[in-house]
Amino acid sequence: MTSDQPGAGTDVGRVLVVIPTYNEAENLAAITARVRAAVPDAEILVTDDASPDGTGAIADRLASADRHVHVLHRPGKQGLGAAYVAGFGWAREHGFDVVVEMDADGSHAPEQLPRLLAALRTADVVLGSRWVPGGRVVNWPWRRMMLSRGANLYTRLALGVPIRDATGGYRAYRTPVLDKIDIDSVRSQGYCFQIDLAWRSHRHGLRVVEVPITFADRERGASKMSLANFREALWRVAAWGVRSRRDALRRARHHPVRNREERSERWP
Ligand SMILES: Nc1nc2c(ncn2[C@@H]2O[C@H](COP(=O)(O)OP(=O)(O)O)[C@@H](O)[C@H]2O)c(=O)[nH]1
Ligand SMILES: [Mg+2]
Repeated sequence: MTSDQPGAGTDVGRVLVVIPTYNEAENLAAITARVRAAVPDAEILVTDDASPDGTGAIADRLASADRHVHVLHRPGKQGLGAAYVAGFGWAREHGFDVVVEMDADGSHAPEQLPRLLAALRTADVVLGSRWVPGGRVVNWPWRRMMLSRGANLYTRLALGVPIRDATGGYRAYRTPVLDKIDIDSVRSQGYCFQIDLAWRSHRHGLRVVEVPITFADRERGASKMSLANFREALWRVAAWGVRSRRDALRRARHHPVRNREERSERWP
C-alpha cells in the first residue's frame, strides 16, 4: 500500500490517529496495517468500548506487536463522541501535535491521510469532505446518501456554517485548538459530535479547510448508526441554531450603533 505523499505527517509534528471501535473485530487489523503503511511516523490509538466481539483483545495483540499502536479500553458503549473526547484527552496527555479521526471499517482510506496532513500545514482543522468537488462516495445505499446530504443541508441552514461536509468523520486537528474549542465541555454523545466540533471550530474563527476524500461503504461488520443518533443530532443542532440567533439579536440590541457600523462595513 503506497501513500500519495510519502513521509507527510512528519512536518506537522507528532500525529495520533484515533480509531473508535465497537464490534470491529473483522476490520481492526486491516485498518491499522493500512495506517502504518500510509503514514509510518503516525501512531494509532484504538478507543474500544468493551466490544462484545473481542475487538479489545485484538487491539491489545496489535499493540503488543507494534509500539506505534496503543489501546484505550472503556467500560461500555458510551457513543462515538465520548470515545473521541477520551482519545483526544489521551493525545494531549501524551504530547501529540495532531489528532486524526478515522473510522475502523475502511470507509476512510488511510492512503488519503497524507493529503489531510498536508492541508493542515496551513490550517487548524482539516475536514475530509465527500461533498466538495473531487469528493466521492462509493457503494453507499441511496438512503444513507440522502441522509448525509439532508443532514448537511439542515446543518448549514440551522447554523449558517459554510461547510459542505460537517457530518464526516475523517479529520485532522492541531491539538492546541482542542483547548480553544473547549473540547472537555462537549456533550454530544453520538455522531452529532462531528457537527458539534465543526460548529465550534467555525464559531471560534479557526482555519477550517475541506479536502476531498473518497468514502467507501464498509465491506465487513454492521453500521452502528441508530435512530437515537439521528434524533440527538436533530435536536442539538436546532438548539444551537436558536441560541446563536438569540445571541446575535441580543448583541444587536445592546450595541445597536456598533452593529449599524458593522452592517454598513459589510454591506456598503
Ligand atoms: N468506541 C466507540 N466506537 C463507536 C461507537 N459507535 C460507533 N463507533 C465506531 O465509529 C466508527 C463509525 O461507525 P459506523 O458504524 O461505521 O458508522 P457509519 O459509517 O455512519 O455507518 C466505527 O469505527 C465504529 O466502530 C461507540 O459507541 N463507541
Ligand atoms: Mg462506517
